[in-house]
Amino acid sequence: MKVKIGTSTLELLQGDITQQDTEAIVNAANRSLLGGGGVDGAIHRAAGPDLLAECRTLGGCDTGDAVITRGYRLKAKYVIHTVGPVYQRSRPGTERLLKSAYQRSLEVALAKGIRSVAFPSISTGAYGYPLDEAAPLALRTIADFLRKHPEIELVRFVLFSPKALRAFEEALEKLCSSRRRI
Ligand code: AR6
Repeated sequence: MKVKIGTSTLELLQGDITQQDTEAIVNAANRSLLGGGGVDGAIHRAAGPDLLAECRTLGGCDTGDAVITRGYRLKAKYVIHTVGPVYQRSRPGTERLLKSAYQRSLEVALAKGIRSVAFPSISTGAYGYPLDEAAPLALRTIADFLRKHPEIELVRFVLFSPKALRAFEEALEKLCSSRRRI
């Protein structure tokens, strides 16, 4: 599924983020930036050990913030590492931090002049954020950002499972029908 947000494209597909040829891919990391399971483990395996070596020099990353490294053996030139929140029901801070993880990732991309970015669904694996809450928030945040910053030409969500793809497709359909001009 693909929609236009102003002049930019927002795309959803099922797949493996380590295989993407966007200029940057986003990693759902933890505050240490020293690797982990899930998408973080897959990105480190695909990029090779130089990625961990660069991450060690960064001194970690706060929840809701993002930092950038090179992509090493990946097709993507850069990896933007962001840290989403661990899900806590009914905590407004949790929503704010997930939104911030997406926004800060795009701000870091913008500062480097990056025009295409692939995202995984941040916080919806080990960190337990329900897909039906995370997907609308993620898409709204990205759409608002793209409307203000057409310099980013493509944002692609790479969803690992059919279930995640479905949740994002449903949320994007709702978002599009709730706005005359998305
Ligand atoms: N490509 C795209 N998406 C993937 C891939 C992949 N190769 N592999 C998994 N996913 P998670 P979190 C999906 O747990 O919830 C790590 O250990 C997965 O299905 O990777 O933000 C970090 O070091 C899920 O929908 O990230 C942290 O400690 C989504 O990516 C912690 O997990 C996110 O799941 C971060 O937890």
